[in-house]
Amino acid sequence: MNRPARPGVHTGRPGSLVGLAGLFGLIGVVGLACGACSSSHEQPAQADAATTTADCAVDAGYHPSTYAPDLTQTGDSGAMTFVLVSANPAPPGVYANTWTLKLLDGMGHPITDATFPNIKTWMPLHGHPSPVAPTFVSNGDGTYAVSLYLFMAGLWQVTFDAQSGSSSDSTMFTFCVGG
Ligand SMILES: [Cu+2]
Repeated sequence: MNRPARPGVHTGRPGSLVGLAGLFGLIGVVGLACGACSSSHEQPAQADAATTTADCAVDAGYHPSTYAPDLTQTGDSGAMTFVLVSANPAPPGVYANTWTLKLLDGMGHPITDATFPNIKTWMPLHGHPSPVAPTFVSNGDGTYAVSLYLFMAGLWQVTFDAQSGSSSDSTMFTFCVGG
């Protein structure tokens, strides 16, 4: 599989004073850019998309997962189990991703009639979603093919709200993408 060429790699964290000045400079740039953000959801990713090197210098609270097949999470309400059977690419990468997600009920049986009223992609360190809405297709066997567009490298949270009859549940997968 071809991997995009890696641009320059970040070389560590900036020193405090220089970093602070740089941070304010960045806030200024982001502030200007956000004038356009709020008025258009079609804003191109530009420089962000060209960067495939992840900067996931995270606060421990985000707990990104290490990808492995059949990554299993119990839903927040305990009604369903979410199994990330496989990801393509694996581990999750920048740009287009297809995930095979399996849903199990409380008895461990596949849930074949689920829908996802909401699938949310979010970069918590940047405070933005993907501009491309996730989509899903049921495979009919309790697995669902989910298309995600993770347009920049970094920390992504992907939250699934699943519904089956009167049962609903949610889970969030967190990955450091790219790099
Ligand atoms: Cu971002």
